Amino acid sequence: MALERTFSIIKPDATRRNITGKVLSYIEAAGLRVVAQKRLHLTKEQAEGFYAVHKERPFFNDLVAFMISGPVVVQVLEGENAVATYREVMGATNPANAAEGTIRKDLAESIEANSVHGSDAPETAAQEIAYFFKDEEIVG
Ligand code: RTP
Ligand code: MG
Repeated sequence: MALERTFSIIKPDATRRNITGKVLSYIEAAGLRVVAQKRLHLTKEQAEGFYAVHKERPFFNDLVAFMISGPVVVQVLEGENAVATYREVMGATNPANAAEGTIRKDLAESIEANSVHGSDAPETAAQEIAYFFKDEEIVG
C-alpha cells in the first residue's frame, strides 16, 4: 500500500499541559511517522484562514480564540492510510463520544479543547500541509 500524508495540529490545550510528547506516543504507536514538525503561535489571521470552512458555524469565533490562546505544534504525518489512521487514533470530536484508547478520550478536555486536529480527507491534507509547510521542510 502506498504511503499517504496527513496534517496534524497539537492544539493549545495540549501544549499548555506539556503533553505534546504523550500525544506523539499515540501517533507513533499507530505506525505514523512525523516527517515535518514545528511549534508556532498562530496569528488570528492564520487561524481564521485555516478554519475558513467553519466560518458560518456558531463555534467559529470561540474556536479561533482557542487556537490562538497558546502555542501549537503543526506536523506532517506519513504512513499507510495516514488520513484515516490518524482520524481513528484521534477519536470523535467530542471526547465524551470518543472510543477507548484514542487521544481525545484519554487526553482531551472538551469538544473545543480536544487536543488535536487531523485532516479529514487526502485533498484537504494536501491543502493544509501547503498552508504551513514548504516542500523542502518535509523529510520523508
Ligand atoms: P479537527 O478539524 O480539529 O480535526 O476536528 P474535527 O474534524 O473532529 O471537528 P470539526 O467539526 O472539523 O470542528 C473543528 C474544531 O472545532 C471545534 N469545535 N467546537 N463548540 C463546538 O460545538 C465545537 N464543535 C467543534 C473543535 O476544536 C473541533 O476539533
Ligand atoms: Mg475537521
